[in-house]
Amino acid sequence: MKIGLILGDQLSLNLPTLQHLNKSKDRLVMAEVDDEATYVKHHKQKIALIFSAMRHFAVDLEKAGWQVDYYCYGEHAFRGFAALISEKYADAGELVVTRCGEYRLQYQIDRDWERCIGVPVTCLDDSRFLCSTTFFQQWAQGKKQLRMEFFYREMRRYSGLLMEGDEPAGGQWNYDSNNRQPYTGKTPLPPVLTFEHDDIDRQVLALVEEQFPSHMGSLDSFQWGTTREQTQQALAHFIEHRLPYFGDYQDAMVTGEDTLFHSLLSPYINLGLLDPMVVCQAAEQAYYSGDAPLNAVEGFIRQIIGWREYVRGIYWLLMPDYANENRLGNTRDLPAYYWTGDTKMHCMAECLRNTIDHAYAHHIQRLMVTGNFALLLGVLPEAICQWYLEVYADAFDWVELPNTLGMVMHADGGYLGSKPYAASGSYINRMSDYCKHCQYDVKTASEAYSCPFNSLYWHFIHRHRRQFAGNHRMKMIYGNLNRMDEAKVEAILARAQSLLADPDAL
Ligand code: FAD
Ligand code: DLZ
Ligand code: SF4
Repeated sequence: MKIGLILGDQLSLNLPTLQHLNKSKDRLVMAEVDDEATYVKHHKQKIALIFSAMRHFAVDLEKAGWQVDYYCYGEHAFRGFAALISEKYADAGELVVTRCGEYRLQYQIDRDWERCIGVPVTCLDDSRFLCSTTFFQQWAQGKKQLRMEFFYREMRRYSGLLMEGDEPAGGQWNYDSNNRQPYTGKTPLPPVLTFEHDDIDRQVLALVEEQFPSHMGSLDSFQWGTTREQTQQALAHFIEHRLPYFGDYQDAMVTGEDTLFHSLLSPYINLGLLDPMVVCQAAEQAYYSGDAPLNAVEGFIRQIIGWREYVRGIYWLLMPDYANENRLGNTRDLPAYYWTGDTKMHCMAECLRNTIDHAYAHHIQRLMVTGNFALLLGVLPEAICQWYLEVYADAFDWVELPNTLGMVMHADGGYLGSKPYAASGSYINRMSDYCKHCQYDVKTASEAYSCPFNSLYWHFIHRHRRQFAGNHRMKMIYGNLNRMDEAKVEAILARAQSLLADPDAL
């Protein structure tokens, strides 16, 4: 008998492990284990989503004729998979597992498992991505600079998505320049999709509340879909109600509106419940049937076959050294309000509230608010990466790390952006209504009541002059700094210094 271990983010019926095994002879193993549930202090909703989705998936597998041994959290004494398998399956002929998403666990499998467990281990490549790690390595080889845009075009050609012969639909590869509108309220907001909890959900929610009381978040507002059917409903809901305006308002932020026109599909895609190509094909179909405009559909598909595949490629190309990068030499810890949301900065309070209440924030909230602030403060990349890995329902190291360490913190020297995304409060003011509700003044940088993003932005630009003054995309910024009155620069820097002395007070 062979056994197949199915991990919490491998909930796909087309998983290579399943294709490799024989349902009439072999057994599948799924386990809720401490090592995975506590390697960081995951948000309660993240654990609940994963456990409930795993339990529902086990039922689907059984319905499909598989024999599944499912180990519920708290009902067994094994900390991790290796201990469980060596105790329970020492007589198995082979252990089959699809390569996992995180370097941490894959490293343990490669290094220890055969020796510890005493069973031959077969690791299969994960075929649920468009781009294999080998293809990405070949694509990256010999290139001085890796550009997501060129990788994305390869993926468009390879997948055929939005292609008309050899040409991109509409004649352009990228319609991002149409996608930067603030939300003014003219377009009605989409309806919110809710799911009823079943017995499995209820059991898991109670378990998580009891076993992980000190983790972030509350389960009262748990609204994630946990079955394959529910995630398909979520996809259909997005295509009908949100996709048509996804592009226009992709970068917008509004007080009290936590999702706007975003899809909320990332946890389902990352867990394997939704196939990324199926998601993209549904969006493409909406364009060809006239239900969504090209700027929206192209923008959405680019996030999935472009950014998502690109960050995975970067992760496996550069790990394990990548995780230790800190090219800006940052040392600070994160202020306590990243866990409580208790700050006078309205933009931060809003994004943190969304995070705490829903284990969700959309991309611009992560990149340009909570991430930007950590960059401007000079937070240690390891600290902010760990935070992002803990707090979002969609967070797995392979996707979180390049986004945080690379895109937000510019700690890798620029694989994900040729210049840092550092921005002052003006960006947030342009793309949201946050500043209107804030105690701080977004128009000034040197006063006691000035927007902290403004003062810290100029401090960041000033303190990293050596790294960035020669960057042609930052010429204008350094030109502005050079032209600024010396006394004004001194006043801004003094204000920034006072903020840096006690960032927790903000
Ligand atoms: P939508 O805005 O509806 O986008 C559609 C889909 O595109 C997403 O569901 C996702 O699958 C994909 N996508 C969009 N942007 C990215 C991106 N930059 N990288 C990878 N996929 C992308 N995404 C994660 O899935 N897991 C993470 O742990 C994660 N950590 C992040 C950390 C930081 C600091 C930042 C700036 C971004 C991070 N992202 C992460 C990317 C992005 O913010 C989320 O994918 C997105 O907000 C999920 O919400 P959504 O499904 O509503 O996305
Ligand atoms: C994230 C997570 C959590 C919280 N718990 C489990 C678990 O108990 N069992 C499991 O199989 N997977 C879990 N996961 C997802 C894993 O961390 C993830 O599959 C691996 O790290 C590989 O990416
Ligand atoms: Fe955020 Fe500054 Fe605007 Fe306040 S004024 S909401 S701190 S950007």
